[in-house]
Amino acid sequence: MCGIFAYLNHLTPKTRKEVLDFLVNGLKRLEYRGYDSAGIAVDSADGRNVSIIKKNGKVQALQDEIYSREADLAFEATADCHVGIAHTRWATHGTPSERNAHPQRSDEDNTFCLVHNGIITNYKDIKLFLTKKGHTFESETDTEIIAKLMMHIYKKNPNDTFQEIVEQCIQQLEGAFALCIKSKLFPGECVATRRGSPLLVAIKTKTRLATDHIPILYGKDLVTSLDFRPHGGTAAETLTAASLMPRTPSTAEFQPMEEDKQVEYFFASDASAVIEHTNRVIFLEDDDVAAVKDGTLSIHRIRRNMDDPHAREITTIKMEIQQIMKGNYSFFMQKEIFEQPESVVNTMRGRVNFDTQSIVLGGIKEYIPEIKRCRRLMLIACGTSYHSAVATRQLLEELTELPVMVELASDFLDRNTPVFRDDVCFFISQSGETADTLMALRYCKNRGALIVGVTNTVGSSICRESHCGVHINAGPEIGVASTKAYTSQFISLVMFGMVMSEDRISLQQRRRDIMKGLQQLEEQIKEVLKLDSKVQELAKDLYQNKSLLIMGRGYNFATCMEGALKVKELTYMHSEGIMAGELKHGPLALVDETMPVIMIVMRDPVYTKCMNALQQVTARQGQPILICEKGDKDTQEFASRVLEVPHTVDCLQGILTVIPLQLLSYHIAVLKGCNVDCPRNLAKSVTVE
Ligand code: G6Q
Ligand code: GLU
Repeated sequence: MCGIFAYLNHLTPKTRKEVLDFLVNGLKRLEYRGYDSAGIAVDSADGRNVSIIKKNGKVQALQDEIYSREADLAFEATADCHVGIAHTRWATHGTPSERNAHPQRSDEDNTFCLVHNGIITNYKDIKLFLTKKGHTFESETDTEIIAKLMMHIYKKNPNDTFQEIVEQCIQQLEGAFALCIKSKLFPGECVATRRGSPLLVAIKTKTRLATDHIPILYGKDLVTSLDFRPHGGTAAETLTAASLMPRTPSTAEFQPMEEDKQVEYFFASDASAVIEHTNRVIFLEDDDVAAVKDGTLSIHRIRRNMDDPHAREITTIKMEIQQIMKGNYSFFMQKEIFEQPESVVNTMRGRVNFDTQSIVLGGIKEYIPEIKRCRRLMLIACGTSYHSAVATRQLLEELTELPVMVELASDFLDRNTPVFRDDVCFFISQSGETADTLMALRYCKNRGALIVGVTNTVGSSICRESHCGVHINAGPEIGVASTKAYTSQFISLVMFGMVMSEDRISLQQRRRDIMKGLQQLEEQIKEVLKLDSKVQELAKDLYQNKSLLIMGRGYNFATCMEGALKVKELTYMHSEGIMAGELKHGPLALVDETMPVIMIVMRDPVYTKCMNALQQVTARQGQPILICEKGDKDTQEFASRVLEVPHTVDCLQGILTVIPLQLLSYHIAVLKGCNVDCPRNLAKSVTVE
């Protein structure tokens, strides 16, 4: 997915250099989300036109280009009112290139310029229609049709407002979008809208905000309809001008305090890009159209259903700027691995009471009776988040005594899996925006299931579309490879299991053991992190290998899959998580003295079976590297190298055993010169299916 950032200053004098720096720095905060090219659109130096600057590659390349044009961009000129939009792209339609980079435009005069996150699924029909109307296209993107459609609608309705043009345009779009639009026809105005991709508006004023919400303006259904389906080879147009219900002005709009009209607005894909400027944020909902005109922000929706919301809240976000900075670590991922003693505590903070041995999850508390009556639990996610579900499935079956299905969101949808009203479906997602997971959520919601979101991002789509949920409170995770979110998701699901079993007499001792394990986690994770230099030495022996097998079973099978995923996505080396019980059914053929194998053997119910697998490997001249319990000498005689982790209750072992694998993948990536925080081909949140 991409990063969207826009900045509007109203009666707030800023030099053009300040504006340009705001835009570029905003993109840099979002670069982790997905990037192959970047661009900006600002007023031209003469104020009458719009300048677009785009570059393939990293945001730094764009910044260098901007600074190379200091003269014609008139850096020192000052503007009281200005709109700038900016974008980092993760291509879905059209190769990464300057011409496919955003902003995309309506025509050579840059009349409408916009940045887009998402996919327009009906863009070909619209492109054919617009081509028939004489529009010519310069990019391969789906995005470009949006700008040209706006131009088309404007020409048909020259008296419509900017916001009305945008409303009519998005009515014709199918698929997902977050958009920020600027137009030379509407200087000082910016319109932003979303459907299926995240977008927020942040407000900065010198005076205290007079309100903590913005009522929503409603207009009736638009009567605009563009028929894009070709009739007999030619697209027929039945455009009829929309006449919107007159707006009720002012009361439904945000206006800065009378005595101080100075205001600045920021539009962004997520809060990390705005937090250094302001903490007052409005998370837009699908089909909201946010428009700023003459310094006034209004939020519009096209149609009125009885259950439509009446307002959008201005949220005060708590994220601190240093939380999104690397600190004294070399990479965000490294920082986030070492943050885990703190992040696991934050996940439990305010929820787990070790004195009273009780757990309260405020976000799902009122739904627990309903969940206890359900027929089954379904845990649905992608990638690392899916692994956190695999890691806790056995415990949830034990503590809830319910059937627990664990599903990859993409496969779950492919199968049209039967879902019923008495199902409870958990959607686990760090970003809360993963398209596959979000689509699966809507699939289940439409079938009447109870939806529980487990996310790490306040205001995310999954968070807002769930009936209830648990925020994992891991703090911002910037590194594309998920680490602390995994362990926090793991613990959040364990806490859910504990809540579900609090009145089970037969499980009280088990629960006490788990509570003790949770209480020890912070110190035990710190102890495991002390293995860092030993893991770094191990990485030196492994980084030139072509493949790495990771074996385990029971509570540590998920650890093997997660470890293998980390190795793949960070080091581009092949790696495979293997269920140790399956070894003799095929994978054992891979084992010889040259194949590196990591085996997880912990003192738990499957210890003996893991020992058998260990011996099968050594019998084939394998040289297993062991992750085992501290002091376990029985296993170590079979190992070429040993990484010892402290003992904990079996169901929490996966929190500790995954950390050496996180460290190993990090060190191998560094040794191979890979981009640790932004691995090739990957994005932090995959908002396209
Ligand atoms: C793992 C990656 C990736 C991620 C999935 C799901 O290191 O970050 O596998 O876990 O793309 O992302 P969400 O958790 O944001 O839904
Ligand atoms: N689909 C658009 C494109 O390929 C936007 C992709 C993105 O979200 O960055 O340009």
